[in-house]
Amino acid sequence: MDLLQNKIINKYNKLKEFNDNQNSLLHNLYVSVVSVIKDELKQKYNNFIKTYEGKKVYYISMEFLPGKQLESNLINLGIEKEVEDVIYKYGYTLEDLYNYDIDPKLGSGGLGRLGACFLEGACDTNIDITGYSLLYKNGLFKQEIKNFVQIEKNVDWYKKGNVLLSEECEDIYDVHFYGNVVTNRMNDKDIYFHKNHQSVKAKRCDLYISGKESVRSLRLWKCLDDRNLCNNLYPNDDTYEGKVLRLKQQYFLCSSSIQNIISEYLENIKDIKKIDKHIRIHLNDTHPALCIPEFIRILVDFYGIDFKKSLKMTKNIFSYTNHTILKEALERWPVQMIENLLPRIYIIIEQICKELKSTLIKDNYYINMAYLSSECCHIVNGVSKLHSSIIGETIFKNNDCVNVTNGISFNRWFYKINNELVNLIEGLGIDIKFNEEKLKEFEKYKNNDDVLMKLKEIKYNNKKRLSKMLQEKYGITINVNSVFDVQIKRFHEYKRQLLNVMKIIYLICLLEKGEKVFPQTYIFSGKASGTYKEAKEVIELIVNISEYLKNSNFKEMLNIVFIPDYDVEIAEALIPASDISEQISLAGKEASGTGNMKFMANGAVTLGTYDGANVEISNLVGEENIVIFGMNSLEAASLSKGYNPMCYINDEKVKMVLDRLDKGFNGKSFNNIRGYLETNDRFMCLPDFNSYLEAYYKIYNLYQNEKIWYKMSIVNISNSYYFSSKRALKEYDEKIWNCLHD
Ligand code: 26W
Repeated sequence: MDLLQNKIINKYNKLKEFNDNQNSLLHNLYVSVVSVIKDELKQKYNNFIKTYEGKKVYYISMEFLPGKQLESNLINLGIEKEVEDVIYKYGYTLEDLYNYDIDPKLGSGGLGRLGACFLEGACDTNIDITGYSLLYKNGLFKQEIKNFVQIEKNVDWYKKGNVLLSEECEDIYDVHFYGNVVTNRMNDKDIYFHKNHQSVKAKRCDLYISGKESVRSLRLWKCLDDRNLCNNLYPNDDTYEGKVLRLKQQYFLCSSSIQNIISEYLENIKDIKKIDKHIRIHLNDTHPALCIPEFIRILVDFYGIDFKKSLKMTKNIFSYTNHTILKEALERWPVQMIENLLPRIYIIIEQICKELKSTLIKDNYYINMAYLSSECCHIVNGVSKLHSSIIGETIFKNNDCVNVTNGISFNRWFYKINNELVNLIEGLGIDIKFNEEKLKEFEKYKNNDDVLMKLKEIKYNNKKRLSKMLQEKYGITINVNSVFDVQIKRFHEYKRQLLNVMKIIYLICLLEKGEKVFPQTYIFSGKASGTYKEAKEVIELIVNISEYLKNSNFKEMLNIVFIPDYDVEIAEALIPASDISEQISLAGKEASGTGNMKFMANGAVTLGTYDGANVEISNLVGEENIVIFGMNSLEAASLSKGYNPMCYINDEKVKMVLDRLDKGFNGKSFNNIRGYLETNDRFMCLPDFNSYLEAYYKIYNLYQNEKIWYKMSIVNISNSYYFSSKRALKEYDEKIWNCLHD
């Protein structure tokens, strides 16, 4: 019995003394394993983080979506076998433990998953990066489907998940709200005192993220006093109180993170005036933008550095990534709200506006967080070539704007989830393990019939595994001999799940007329924000069509599945089993997309618009290995100016679909959605509909020829190496942080 196994058993025996009923056996085992792993990771983390040799990078984000960690941790620490042997003695398998593992769902979508992919990827680079976010008690809501509609349920993940975190650290900070500011003039200088404030304590909890080589830390702030403050991720901001709560959360994250960054720096290097030579702080979108005035506040009020110098240092240190150009997602806070909640921060924002002669940060009533960020950071970046050029020409035309195309963690989205594919490629003598650049060499097998047929078999096996999982977990039956056509992402009008559904309705109309279609299974999964009526209606439509088809004569040919409660784990099961990756946003609106990259790496072919990173996928694989349709971003922008959906409703195919919506499915009419399409259609499904249908026929014809299809698949897999988060991090370093160079 080795040391590690002994530790697990000792821990288990101790837990058993307290809680010895049969139900808690697996729980106790899980807690024992996780605690021992935590110690191992902590040690590995301490071995990596030693000095400020290069610069330290701090990545601040309101969201992180790490996914389950246990399996990756065991693989990365190389201790799967040892743990397996211990738990076997108690009658359990690794799979039991992995199923029991907990996913901290501290995010809602692409932004949070990107942060996690960066931390995971960084573990296999020399970049010294630390993540900061909030310890929400309830993470992202659990989605249930009741009576065909989405219901949101809170889940207290922390009750069980606290075991994942290291809370032993002594870092506790005070964060101040409300009160008033008193100014004293001393030695020709204004000195500011924030008085009568309310104070809330933030305690640091660490979640370690591992790679093959090393470990990084995600520091999550736990709120000790105000129970309400960190209860929920993105609390509903329909009301004034809701908005204040969101602003409070943002400042809570910013203030505790900045205090921690500065005190960590001062522990190592004493001279505060040199801090801008040693650290970089990166803002993941504008939610943590208050870090900027907070950093200035501490330099000015605590270290007596004058305002101008502080602002200059801030600019050297900070950088900002924009992730969306949708107007409703560009944050603005009412002046009066900031002034009231954060009086000292407000004074600093005013001083910034004056010093920079900025006319953009503040209009009469609002503080614009995108401009606060862009004007106080030394650089802004977008997340795909197209997105970066759009923001550089529009909202940020006065700023230094660069592009860093997003990336994904291959450890999770390739090596961990597609064993058979990894084995096939390694079996060909290509040493890709943890070296995804080598994937490019796989392309030379694109005309090798044996390899193509092997690829087909792997896809089929992955489909079978998925189908078994869907059957066991949800009682859903799917035809493994059909094409798996998948759209998984947040439900949002601009992502146009509705366009996909219009195509499916069109196919239903053909079937109802007695025509035949190629056997196909449409899989949707994703959540709509609880307050987003239009998005929830599309989910309702999908679930009703799914029920209708299940009870129809067409079910062998056409099947729609909605998998409830989309999360990282579901994505991990679905992506390797997919044939077609639906990426059909209105061109110009999807900043990048990262799901598109995950599908590509696992051999699915993209059916998409010329948007976000689809453009770069297309350039990498060539036009013949992707199916692109619809307006490009210029055409879409120009049409949207005088867009009138009425011009399209008499099109024969559009009309057929609109009428079918009226008639309804499963006993429910969807004339509301018909009305939406006819009078609003905000993201222009109708103008792209015919082009989408043509693209559908094209891609399904390509699928008929399996040699052509799997050749396309190989070209996609082999070129996906470009989308590694390690490549993205290297670019962040070269273009923005310069943490490895000087
Ligand atoms: C509720 C307020 C709010 C507003 C915007 C919360 C979160 C956001 C994010 C900026 C939205 C988001 O996740 N954007 C996505 O970021 C991904 C990572 O860069 C991109 O791949 C997606 O295209 C983009 O939609």
